[in-house]
Amino acid sequence: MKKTVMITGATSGIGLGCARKFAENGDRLILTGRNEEKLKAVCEELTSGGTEVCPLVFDVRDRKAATAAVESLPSEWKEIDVLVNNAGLALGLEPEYEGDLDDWETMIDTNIKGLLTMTRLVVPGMVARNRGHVINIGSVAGDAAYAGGNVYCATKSAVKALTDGLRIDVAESAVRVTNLKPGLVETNFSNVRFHGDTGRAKKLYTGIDPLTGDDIADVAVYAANAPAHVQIAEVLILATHQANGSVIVRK
Ligand code: NDP
Ligand code: 8X3
Repeated sequence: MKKTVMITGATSGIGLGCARKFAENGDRLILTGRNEEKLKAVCEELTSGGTEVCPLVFDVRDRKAATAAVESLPSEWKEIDVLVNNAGLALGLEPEYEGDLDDWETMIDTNIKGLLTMTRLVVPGMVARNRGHVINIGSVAGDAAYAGGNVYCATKSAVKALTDGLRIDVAESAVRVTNLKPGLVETNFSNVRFHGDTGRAKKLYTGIDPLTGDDIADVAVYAANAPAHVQIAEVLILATHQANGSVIVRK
């Protein structure tokens, strides 16, 4: 059955991979992003391939804008079957006693509060319809801290706790809740983390075959299409030669 899938942060990396893979799966998409131009380009690409797309431009940190955007959905788009809470970022890799407080605030506001805002806006409809699926993009970083990961790791631990909490709170209903925990995925993530130092970002992916946004999207599409009685609660997806958030063997 064709599903209505909302993906936050669909303009790059894992979110873009999810947009393309859910489109290939024949679903209709509500794509969100804060960069109107980038979002328009993604929507044009997918529309030209025959996918029905509804774009929403807002920053997930802006609760009022997020609320207005979701409320503005035309009636035929209001019944969201799958919410992929993907928008997120890491900023910096400094020791916890030297980190930048503004960077910390941005990560907490985006990765935790933004995800919560979207959950609060979309999940009541799922519960009322007794149908739906929330797929949160957590991280291996949420399993254990690594050097310099401190606040980013804490936000992804929070994603794990919030995903588990939501799964408990909707267990009366048929709504399913999944935490996807990627390891090393080559996207714009490290450019953002290192504030545009592309050389430093590139180094992270040398000597190893990193995951791609599409690899994570494949798992998201699988989870969303599992039989109704199957709830994929959590999946850790690592690159080969990566053992956890700290151990990566480069050759
Ligand atoms: P990218 O930087 O490639 O993509 C991040 C996406 O999130 C972009 O579309 C970005 O928009 C959007 N975004 C960021 N902040 C906001 C905001 N405040 N409001 C709306 N959209 C926002 O990185 P990834 O694809 O790698 O990251 C996606 C998710 O995957 C994140 O939650 C990240 O923590 C997680 N993750 C990434 C891993 C990796 O190794 N890459 C591993 C594990 C988890 P814009 O382009 O406008 O900034
Ligand atoms: C992103 C993966 O290991 O860089 O969540 O934190 S890692």
